[in-house]
Amino acid sequence: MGVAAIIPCKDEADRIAATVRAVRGIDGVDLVVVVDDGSTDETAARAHDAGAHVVRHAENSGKAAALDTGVRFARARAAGGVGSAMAWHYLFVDGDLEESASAVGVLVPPVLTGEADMTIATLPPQKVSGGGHGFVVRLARDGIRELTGFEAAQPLSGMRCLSDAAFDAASPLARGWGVEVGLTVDVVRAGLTVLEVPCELHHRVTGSDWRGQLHRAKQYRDALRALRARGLSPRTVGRAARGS
Ligand SMILES: Nc1nc2c(ncn2[C@@H]2O[C@H](COP(=O)(O)OP(=O)(O)O)[C@@H](O)[C@H]2O)c(=O)[nH]1
Ligand SMILES: [Mg+2]
Repeated sequence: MGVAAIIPCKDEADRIAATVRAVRGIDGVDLVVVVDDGSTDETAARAHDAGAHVVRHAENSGKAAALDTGVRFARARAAGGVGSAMAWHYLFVDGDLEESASAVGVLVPPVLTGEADMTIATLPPQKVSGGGHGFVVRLARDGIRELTGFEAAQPLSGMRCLSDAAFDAASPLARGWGVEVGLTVDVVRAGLTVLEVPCELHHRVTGSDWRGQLHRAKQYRDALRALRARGLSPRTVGRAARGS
């Protein structure tokens, strides 16, 4: 079993090289794939120079599509030669973690040993506190609980390690920013084991400026779409929207 790290990103030129170097240094990681989702900056070149395989989307297609592209790239390489019988475990890592990305290594052993089919990183309080995306977190947590009984401390965390079987259980992935809640719901529903693991990670905290608000609005839209498609009750939607 190999571990393929997949890093979906857009416009992360300032951070991607440090993230790639950190991920390449993680024990057991055999392949590092950066999926550049239509960046307008130097993300792809910096990722390449830092030693990652780089796949580019000519057009921005969203986080789920980028993860899917990364997994397909890894599978094609496994089939094509280097250890052709090799199946992958996938390590999903955001591009904005820089040096702290090395901490996601702790997500791998529970999946390698079979203790878990998917591990999810929980982050410590961040150095700069964000502009409060509490309502998206609440919707995601309440939705996951209603649909599966699983209690997610950080339901939107994107840093995950999962087996090939767990990836298949969640395919096709919920679109865009709905990918994390979709993964958790689908993997638990498939009877597989999900485990949250504390990780010493630091990322760019989304602020409360218009960009931050727009990011949250899209997260909310996509998470809601993913949860509705999986049978979420209107009552939970209403509760999350009211904040009660
Ligand atoms: N594929 C893809 N990834 C994106 C896009 N926008 C941001 N990302 C990446 O998704 C990850 C999480 O985004 P980020 O802005 O850090 O969101 P946050 O961590 O939820 O505040 C980072 O690696 C970003 O580079 C996008 O449009 N498409
Ligand atoms: Mg981030």
